[in-house]
Amino acid sequence: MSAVTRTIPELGPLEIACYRATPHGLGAVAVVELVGDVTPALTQLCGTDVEVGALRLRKFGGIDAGLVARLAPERAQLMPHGGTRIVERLAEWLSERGANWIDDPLAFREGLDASELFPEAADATEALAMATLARAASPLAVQLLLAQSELWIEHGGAPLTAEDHARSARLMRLVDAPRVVLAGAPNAGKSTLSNALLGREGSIVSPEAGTTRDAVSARIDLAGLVVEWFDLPGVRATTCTVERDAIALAQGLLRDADLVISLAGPGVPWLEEPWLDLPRTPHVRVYAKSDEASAANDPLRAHADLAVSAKTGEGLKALRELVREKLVPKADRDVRRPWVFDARLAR
Ligand SMILES: Nc1nc2c(ncn2[C@@H]2O[C@H](COP(=O)(O)OP(=O)(O)OP(=O)(O)O)[C@@H](O)[C@H]2O)c(=O)[nH]1
Ligand SMILES: [Mg+2]
Repeated sequence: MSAVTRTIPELGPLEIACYRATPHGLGAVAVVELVGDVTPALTQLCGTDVEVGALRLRKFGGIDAGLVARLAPERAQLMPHGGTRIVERLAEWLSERGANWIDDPLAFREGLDASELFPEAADATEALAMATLARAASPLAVQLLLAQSELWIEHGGAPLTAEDHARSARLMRLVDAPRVVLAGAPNAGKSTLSNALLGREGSIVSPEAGTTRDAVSARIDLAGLVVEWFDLPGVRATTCTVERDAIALAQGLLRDADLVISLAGPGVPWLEEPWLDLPRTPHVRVYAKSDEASAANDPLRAHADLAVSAKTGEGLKALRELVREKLVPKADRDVRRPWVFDARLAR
């Protein structure tokens, strides 16, 4: 195909739609798709156009440098580094110049077929899979979504079972991050454990009971499954209004959670059930601070699914895997049946 060289006024508004085509969050490289009148956008952003079929290293304004793949006259991919802020700045740069930045390519699809958005897709299922991939929270979603076109073909037009739908709903947790709530009495070690899983200081930890007053949340990657993790305030009888409000918030979070983890530890008992008037049994019971000397013969430990230490790291890998297994079991990911990841695929 010949190179596209068009002279377009530099200052006209960019007539393109663009969106992030790789999952949100940190990654080595992000892909930003440009669809529409691509030449003026590339010319303004990179200083020169990129010919159709070419892959070039370019600077993206003063923002970053990376590869540009020119897939078609009306279509290009920018591949900056994957930091969230870099993509945000690219989005700002493009939006300021009139480009239509789309936060959710699926919503964009309302008036547009997924196949138009992803012309390289082999069929409509693959186009939908690519649109879903663009907003999927978990790395584990990637392989599974890319296998769907083949699985749907293999399946033919056979009716889907109730189990297919139930499994599909569980697999959607790879796309929309499920909510995991960590609950436990004051000082159980909730914030320290959350920080250890997060790998950074996400919440404040102190030996004083009642340190965490509000629920603190963060996205945590648990062995390929990204979850929205809530570190709840430890609950205790209090007259403090602020703390009472925090407890009310905690109740709501517990009610809506996809998974509840209860934490106990040396000298810190399990919460009574139902806790906070909530008729909810925790899905996972974890015994914290297993490194402490008094942990060894603690009878509380016998009621736990596993013991962990945020200090030494003991049990953290097992905890990540257990939570992942409870939310998106391996059996669901391995089965060679189609996944209804978009309502349009249901029949
Ligand atoms: N030895 C040991 N100490 C821990 C561990 N995890 C937490 N601690 C200590 O236990 C105390 C309470 O920890 P936090 O993480 O603040 O407890 P919390 O459950 O968040 O407490 P609240 O927010 O008050 O409900 C702190 O002094 C921590 O250093 C652990 O794995 N081992
Ligand atoms: Mg805390």
